[in-house]
Formats: sequence, structure tokens, C-alpha cells
Amino acid sequence: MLEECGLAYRVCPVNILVGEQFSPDFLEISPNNRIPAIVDHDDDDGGEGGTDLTLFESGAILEYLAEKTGMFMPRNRVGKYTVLQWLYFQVSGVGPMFGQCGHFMGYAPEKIPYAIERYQNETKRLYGVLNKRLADHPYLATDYSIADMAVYPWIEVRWLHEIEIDEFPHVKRWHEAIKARPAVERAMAILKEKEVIGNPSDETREIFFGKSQLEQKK
Ligand SMILES: N[C@@H](CCC(=O)N[C@@H](CS)C(=O)NCC(=O)O)C(=O)O
Repeated sequence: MLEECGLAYRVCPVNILVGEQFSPDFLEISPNNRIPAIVDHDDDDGGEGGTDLTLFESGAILEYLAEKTGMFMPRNRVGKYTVLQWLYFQVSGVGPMFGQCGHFMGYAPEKIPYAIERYQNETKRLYGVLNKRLADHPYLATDYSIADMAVYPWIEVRWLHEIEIDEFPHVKRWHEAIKARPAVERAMAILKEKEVIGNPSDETREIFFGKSQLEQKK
């Protein structure tokens, strides 16, 4: 979104594989110890935080940037809520369900058939909903919007969910159109340069799924 709308920004990587999401400074910004989060040093709305606004939750961040710039979400009511329904579809469905699918298929130390089937079925069902919508719409809402931006990265990692994209031809066409956008190419190149990838070590497993998650101090 920052590349698309041309706002100046600085990337501050938070290495969640080694627990940087629990640092007190980061928790001030993102109390749920999750990335992404942003600090806008140029918030001109006169709100509580003076000119510094902090935000966590990707959906809220996207909505904020769309409102701030007037881009990628129409201002008229029907247009705006058409975008928001697909954004919340990602926030409540795609993100959590694809996330659990990846967890039980890839990360879980024990392969539990019921959990794998449950979340892979739900992932495929959501792909079906996307495919149906995209059969007669070029993008999820009307024009390219923050809803497409929110869903796109989950389709990039479909290998984690063993999804065969050819089974969902409209999702495939939409994914290819977004991938070819210059701003998306630039953003993915930045991600590649900054991201830390690795197979989860026992320590990382503990950070993600163990008691670190329950031990936050007041
Ligand atoms: N609903 C959140 C989900 C964010 C999320 O799950 N982030 C993961 C990485 S993709 C994370 O920061 N995990 C750190 C942890 O589990 O401690 C959003 O959309 O911003």
C-alpha cells in the first residue's frame, strides 16, 4: 500500500523468529505482539497522539492509509463498504483460516488428520468464494483496492496450503494481474531483501506457540 500510494516510509524489520515482537518498545506500538504495525510521524488529524499515530492490525492500517491518501478505497458509501466487506472477509476468514491451515500442515510437530482436513477444506472453500467473485469482477470490490492488497500475499504463499491454483482460474488471473503491478514488484523485492526465512527451530516453536505467548508482563 505504501508503494502504491507513494508515501515516504522506512521499513523497520521485527524478527519474530527470535522473539523481537515481545520487546517493550514494540509492544507499546503493537500490544498483541504481531506484525505489521506502523508509526505515522505525520498524522495531521490532531488526535490524542499529537502528530505520531501508532497502529496495529493490517486491516486498520490499510483503512487508515486509504483514508489518509484518498486512494484505493472510494469515498462514496456503496464503494467504500464494498471494499470493506472484502477487507473484513480477509481479516476474519482468509487470514485466520489459511494461517491455521499452514500451522497444521507445516508447523505442527504432530500431523493431526482432523485439523489438517478441517483447515484445508476451509481454505479451499474460501478460494472458491474468491474464484466465484472474480469470475465476473476484475477485482474483489470494483477497482483495485486495499481489499485486493490484503488478500494477495496469502495467495503468494499457497504452496504452504498445497493449493493448486489452476483449479481456481479467476483467482489465478487476478493474482497474475496484481503481481505485475510495478508497486507490487517493488514491495516484494523489499520483502525479499528484509525477510528472515527459516525452518522453525525448537526455540522458534516455543516463541510462536509456547509459553512466551502467555508470559507478557503488565
Ligand atoms: N490479524 C493480524 C495478524 C498478524 C499476524 O498474525 N502476524 C504474525 C506474522 S504473519 C506475527 O506477528 N506473529 C508473531 C507471533 O506469533 O508472536 C493482522 O492482520 O495484522
